Amino acid sequence: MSQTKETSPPSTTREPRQIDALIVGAGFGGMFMLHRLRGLGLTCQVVEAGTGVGGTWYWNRYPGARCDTESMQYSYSFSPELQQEWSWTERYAPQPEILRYANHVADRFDLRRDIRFETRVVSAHFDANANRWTVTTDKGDRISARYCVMATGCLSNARLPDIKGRDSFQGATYHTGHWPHEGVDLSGKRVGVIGTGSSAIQAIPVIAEAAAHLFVFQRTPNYSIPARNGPMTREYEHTWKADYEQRRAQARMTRNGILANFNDQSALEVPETTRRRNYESRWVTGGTTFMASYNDLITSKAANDTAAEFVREQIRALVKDAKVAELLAPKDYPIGTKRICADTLYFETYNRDNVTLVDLRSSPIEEITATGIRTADHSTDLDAIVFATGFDAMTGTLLKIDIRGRDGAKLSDKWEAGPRTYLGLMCAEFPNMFMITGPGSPSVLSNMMVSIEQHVDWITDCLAHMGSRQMSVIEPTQKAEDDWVAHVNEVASKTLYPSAASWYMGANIPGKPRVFMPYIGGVGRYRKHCEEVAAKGYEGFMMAGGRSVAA
Ligand code: N01
Repeated sequence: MSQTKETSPPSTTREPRQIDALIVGAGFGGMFMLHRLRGLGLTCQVVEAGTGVGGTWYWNRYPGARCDTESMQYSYSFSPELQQEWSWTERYAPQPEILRYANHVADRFDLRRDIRFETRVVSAHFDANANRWTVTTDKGDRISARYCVMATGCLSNARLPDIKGRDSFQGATYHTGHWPHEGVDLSGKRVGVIGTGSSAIQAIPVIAEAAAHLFVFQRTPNYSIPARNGPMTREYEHTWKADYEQRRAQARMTRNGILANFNDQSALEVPETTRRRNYESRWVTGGTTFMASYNDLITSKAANDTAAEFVREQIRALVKDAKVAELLAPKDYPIGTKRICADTLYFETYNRDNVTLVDLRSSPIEEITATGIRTADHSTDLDAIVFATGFDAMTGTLLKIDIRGRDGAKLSDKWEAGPRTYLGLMCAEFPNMFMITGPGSPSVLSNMMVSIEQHVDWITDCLAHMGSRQMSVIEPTQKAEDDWVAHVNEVASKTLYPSAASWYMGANIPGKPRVFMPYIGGVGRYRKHCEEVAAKGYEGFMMAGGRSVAA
């Protein structure tokens, strides 16, 4: 189905290289997209900023980094051979193992020959006369592609907070999302960690083992469930592999793409003793699927309170110093409305003599100095500062690229008041530009592997459909986009999510619009909807075959 005869790849010549599809990012989304589009016979180029594949697992190498979705579920399902052959060593795979897996996939499917590493896309402009995207990179490449697929990841734009004096610190500084590849030796050092999100909660227990003293600078405490990680048993692996196709199919239709023993009962319809037994049993089993204890934890404040209070009780039991325990127990937002965490001995770490919790609520950071961090009432001397301060999530990476659609429309203008998409897959005015796990899709609320595969398959089917009908341009209608945005907001407004100042809401970035960005309607429901859209001839999309698309 190749529509473009590929030209040789000069990088700085005036004539751009002509290909069918340009894919931005070689994480799990970009790699699978490349594999699928090659299967359609398209000429493809992936552009990747890192020196290797793996996306988020390439960049996030901080101590303790691991996936908090179970290994047997956090992997590709598209190749029965791959999923049977690969063996995970732990219940939750550590980052180096996930990166090995990504590299294995790249080798197994011969992906590297179409990936340009150490190169960043800086602009993507749509030419409505040719119906092609012209993409430029920081290496001077100009590439002309019929389709542009943004596989840029949801959490790929690491964020350093604007703290006064940030760059004056004379010791070492690190961001969890940009951890040095050669590793960092923090042994014997006085280390400050700023932040207590998922990354910090994984890193803190490991850093505490090495550091002379660890100071944790906490603004908002987080709910965390013990991961109960451990070695993968051959029996457990076997039960999954013996039934993989069916389990994968079931997971695709769940609320968040994970088989999780979801209890479809209200927390309020069972007696307190039953509820407690359920929470206790899930606490012992471990993992973020604790939120699957009842069906209304994310919609009813009263139901949510029962789970939140249970977790607070566990924190109080785990942390010996009652004052510290109280500081670590979240109270001002519902459990699950900021990303729930899974940990290994996180709360217990605060019982160590070499760990100090610094409460920024009572004494905010005033300045980073040459020698450490000064809060309103204390100065702490440090040898190293670890910023575990998160990401400009979901939109940050896309908006760093100068993306212009029809008539020069800028994506940054279109999304000024928050992201607007149809299905999280495409935007009106931006023909032939697809997003993998874009805002408006379940994305970060789901098992990313499941959502990535669903988007890649949908895009592939869509391009195959277009190819078979001599169509070469696709764009959502404004109405379809408006209706979808309204639906995404309506569904979110029926949950407790908007009540928390989370990165889901853009609340971690000063000035970012407060809009709930992912789609909370559920992975299964969303998948069905996307399938129906396709079955109805790509309802809500305009397609054209010629050189221009009708508005
Ligand atoms: O980032 P975060 P993350 N002064 O934004 C604090 C995924 N993930 O990298 O809450 C002081 O969650 C901030 O405080 P507050 C997962 O989806 C997955 O930890 O804004 N503190 C917060 O505590 C996750 O949700 C895995 O008050 C400041 C922290 O920094 C997402 O990545 C593992 C501050 C940032 O937390 C992001 O997690 C790890 C300031 N100026 C991550 N600015 C898996 O296992 C920010 N903070 C799959």
